[in-house]
Amino acid sequence: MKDDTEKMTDVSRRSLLGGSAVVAGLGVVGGASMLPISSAKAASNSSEVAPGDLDEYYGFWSGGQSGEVRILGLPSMRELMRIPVFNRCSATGWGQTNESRKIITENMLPRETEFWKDKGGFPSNGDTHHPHMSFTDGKYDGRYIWVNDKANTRVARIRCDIMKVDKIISVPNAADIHGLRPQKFPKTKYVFANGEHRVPLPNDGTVLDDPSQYHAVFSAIDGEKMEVAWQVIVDGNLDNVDADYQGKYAVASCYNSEEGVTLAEMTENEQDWAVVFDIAAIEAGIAAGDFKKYEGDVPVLDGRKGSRYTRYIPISNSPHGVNASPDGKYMMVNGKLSPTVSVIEMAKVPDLFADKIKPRDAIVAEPELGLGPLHTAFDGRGNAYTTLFLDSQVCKWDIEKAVLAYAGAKVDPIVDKIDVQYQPGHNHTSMGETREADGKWLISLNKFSKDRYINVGPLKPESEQLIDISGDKMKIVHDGPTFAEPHDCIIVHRSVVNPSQVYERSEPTFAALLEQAKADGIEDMEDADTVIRDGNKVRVYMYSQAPNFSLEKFTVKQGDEVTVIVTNIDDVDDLTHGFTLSNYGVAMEIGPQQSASVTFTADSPGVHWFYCQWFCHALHMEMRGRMLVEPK
Ligand code: RUQ
Ligand code: CUA
Repeated sequence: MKDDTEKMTDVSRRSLLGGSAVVAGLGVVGGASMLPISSAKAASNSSEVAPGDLDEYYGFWSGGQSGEVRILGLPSMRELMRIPVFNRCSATGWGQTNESRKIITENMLPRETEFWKDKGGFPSNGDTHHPHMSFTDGKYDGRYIWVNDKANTRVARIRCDIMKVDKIISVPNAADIHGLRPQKFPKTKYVFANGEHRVPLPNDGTVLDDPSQYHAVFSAIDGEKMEVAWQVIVDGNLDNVDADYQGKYAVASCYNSEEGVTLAEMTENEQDWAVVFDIAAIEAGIAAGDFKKYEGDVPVLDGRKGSRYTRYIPISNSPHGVNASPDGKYMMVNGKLSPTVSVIEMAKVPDLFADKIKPRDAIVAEPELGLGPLHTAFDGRGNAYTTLFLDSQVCKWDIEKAVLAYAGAKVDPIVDKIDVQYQPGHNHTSMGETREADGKWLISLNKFSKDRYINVGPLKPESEQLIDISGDKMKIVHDGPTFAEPHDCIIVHRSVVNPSQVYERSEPTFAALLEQAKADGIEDMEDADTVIRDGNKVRVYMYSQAPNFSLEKFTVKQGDEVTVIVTNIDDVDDLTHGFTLSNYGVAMEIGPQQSASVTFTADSPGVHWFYCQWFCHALHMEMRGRMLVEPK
């Protein structure tokens, strides 16, 4: 089904290069939020999205060790956009523009600022694992996506209106943030983040071989303020985490109950555990002053065994993924080294904290599914889908049957198994981590593609497969290669997400720039064609309007610290300009109505061309100017 708004989007896109003013008005009309959902498509569950048609879902993919987040359209599996997060991006200038550098560095810990000061100012790599959207009442609300950086112990927030990062924070005391989930109810307040590795607390270089001084730290980040609200130290290493549907508890998987530091030590015990955190008890503990402070101004509570803030549920050797079922009843803890998934009934958790039941009594099912269960997804019809890493399969199983079988009934919970290529890690269903799990699509993110694609050299792509789960049997309908490493993803109905077409001039991420311009006597950036000299600091203001920069040339002196501020005054959607300064390593994106800036030292004399590197007009190649650097 193709509706009128889709056609309008088509029209504006096609007429864009002509630059017609009429089209500019239409441009802002197109937008996913305004599109009625096609029910015809839903019934057939076809993965085909014909050329010109729009996808029904947004997929937000973590980019693993590439440090980014990607947006896909589903079910077509077309990659729509990449959002630079912890990486440096050549195309957009992320990590180079003053505005992005501020976001990246403003919440670094003092020791990090010190450490990075002669190394470019901040780390330019990251390892994104778990992208998750903000919730209201157990449903996605389309505001934010948070994602972890395991490599440098950070958490970033993406604003879904502009699909750019607006905050990055470093987490003190913890080491290497891995599992990450937002609270689902009533509205995301905390984003839970697991410090995976155990480190001495404080980690000041005085302790190496005394494991009793090593701790893994669980953090609750205030997702609105982007500040660490509190932390809890636990026994064992923290792996994955999920939040319940009541806003009361979080459950994390822990491996290495041995608290070893070598592989042999870490996998010695038959049993590890899941840790349950009682959020109200933790908040009461903070109010009562039952905490210590180490690095940062963060209350750190002791949640080790015997604490009133936590309960430890024994789970077979090295559990991994943790997933709440969409009805809010269960928390699945995936076995990894055990062939089982342990099912915690959340209604039993209050009794667990009241010590009315033993920890293992909170487990109401433990189906044996196959080798290497890592993560579980849901269809909202009572079925769970678990990836089996070693078997290279996805197993579909019936949750209530698993509960009956655990109680002794002679029923087999396994409904279906399907081979995937190969070794799946995460999987995810459409809307599957919300109350609105719709049971249409399942993605299997496979760690190896092996012989699936033509050989591209020693480094192979990974592979992802789209599986139709609308029927009894799972059916693979698409597979494709992916570059480093789509670790995890979420699949969000397009009705939830409503990105802007152009920037607001009041956009906070460049508000400081507009203040500076005012101080420099420029009231309206739309008139900017000014060079301000302030000692050896030079601020060059210009605007861009296809196919021109407002300054065709400017002159600075060798050694000047030059800041170029470009405002894109075009307000047609999809009319991004760029500013690339040749032989200075400078390039940035300037979206419609955006202001962006970059600072460099003009130490190379001569004429340097600057040009627009985002295709914007038939005369895009001509959109350029010169910077003259006069020798000292
Ligand atoms: S964990 S492959 Cu980094 Cu998401 Cu399970
Ligand atoms: Cu402006 Cu290309």
